[in-house]
Amino acid sequence: MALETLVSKYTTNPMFAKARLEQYLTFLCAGSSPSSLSEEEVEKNLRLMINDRLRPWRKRYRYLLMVDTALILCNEEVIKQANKGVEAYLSAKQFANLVKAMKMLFTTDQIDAEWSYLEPIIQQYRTNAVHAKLPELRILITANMSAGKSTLVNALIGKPITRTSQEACTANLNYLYSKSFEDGRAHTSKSILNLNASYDDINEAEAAGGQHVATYFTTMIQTQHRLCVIDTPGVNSAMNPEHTKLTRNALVHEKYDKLIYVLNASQLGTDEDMRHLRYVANNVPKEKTIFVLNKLDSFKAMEDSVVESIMRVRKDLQELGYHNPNICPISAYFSLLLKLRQQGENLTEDELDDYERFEKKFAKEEFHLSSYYSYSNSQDKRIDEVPFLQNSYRSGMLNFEKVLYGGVLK
Ligand SMILES: Nc1nc2c(ncn2[C@@H]2O[C@H](COP(=O)(O)OP(=O)(O)OP(=O)(O)O)[C@@H](O)[C@H]2O)c(=O)[nH]1
Ligand SMILES: [Mg+2]
Repeated sequence: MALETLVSKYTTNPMFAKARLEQYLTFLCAGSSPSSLSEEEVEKNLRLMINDRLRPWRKRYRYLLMVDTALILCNEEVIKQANKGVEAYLSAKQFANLVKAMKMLFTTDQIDAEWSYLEPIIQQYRTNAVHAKLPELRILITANMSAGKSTLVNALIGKPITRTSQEACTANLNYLYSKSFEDGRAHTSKSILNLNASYDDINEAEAAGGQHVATYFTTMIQTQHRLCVIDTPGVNSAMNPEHTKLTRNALVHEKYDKLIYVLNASQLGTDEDMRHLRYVANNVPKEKTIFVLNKLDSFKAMEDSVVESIMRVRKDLQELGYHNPNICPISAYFSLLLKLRQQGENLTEDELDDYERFEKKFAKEEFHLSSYYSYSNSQDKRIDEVPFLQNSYRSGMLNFEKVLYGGVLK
């Protein structure tokens, strides 16, 4: 209640604050709100909460309360105002101490032993503050139907956030934002902000008209950006003219730094694909576009050739005016399975079968997909030593992340 009183009074972002308070209610009070109290009662309880003279050990609450308030307010100036707001409840010395503790939010100094119980939440605040100041990198993904866009997005994130299926699936634009650390939660914002979204909630909201989701991205590369990945509906003008219109509109009007164009390696050069490629070539600056050659796990060693497919795509793209196209071979599906396993997620029986099959298949040199990128990995000794990195090198994801994020291994 004290938190609710303080946050509501000082927040400059009421929608976010309300959703955060609901989260706290769920955690602290099993969802029941004390809002039926009168204003006087609230004031009395607030005073008790902040300064309970009878039980001195409770003074920790005061600090915890103010750091929680800070986490919700997320703004240095506003946090300072809220601190000032509790001055009247405290002695000069108590207030000076509180100010001293709260200053730790805004520095990188080591936290004194006396405040060690505040450390985890102060670190949360600091991590969020650093993240919020990073420049944003916006990545739009486009392709024909079922090329594997959503699977690729999930593989970048490291968990199944957007819907994937063999039938036309993504029906709206989905904005996926990276959070500063893994807290095991996905947040969605449609008309209301849901900070505890389940995968079902996400899917429902997506089906109902696209949405914004915030979640932690598990990357192998140190990114120097906040990320926003935009998943779009697959283009097929005959089957889904609405989807095509929506995606073309996004290609022209959406704000993005990089475009990923996903090609299905097992179905190259279809009329539909050539039509969409031509549209992209004519409407998107060429240097923004990265081509992904996906589903290479379906190649058979004796019948198909990764090298030949890359050469064929290069030739098609050169004819469209891309002089030196950036072509990234990958298996989005294997990459996703790898990250899931790495994080200790349980794979289904089918996924486990696929995983084991891929692990064997990608051991062959032809399937070391990262070796087709123009990056040297000779500095990264760990790739040969850590099985997850070695497999991610083979699935293509490791060097694909380098292409996208431009950093070094974590
Ligand atoms: N074998 C294999 N299958 C893949 C890969 N990537 C995606 N798929 C499968 O291809 C099908 C379509 O994948 P999605 O990720 O839904 O494709 P999409 O491009 O988002 O589809 P739309 O949104 O409908 O256009 C699903 O059954 C995926 O499991 C891959 O790398 N390898
Ligand atoms: Mg999709």
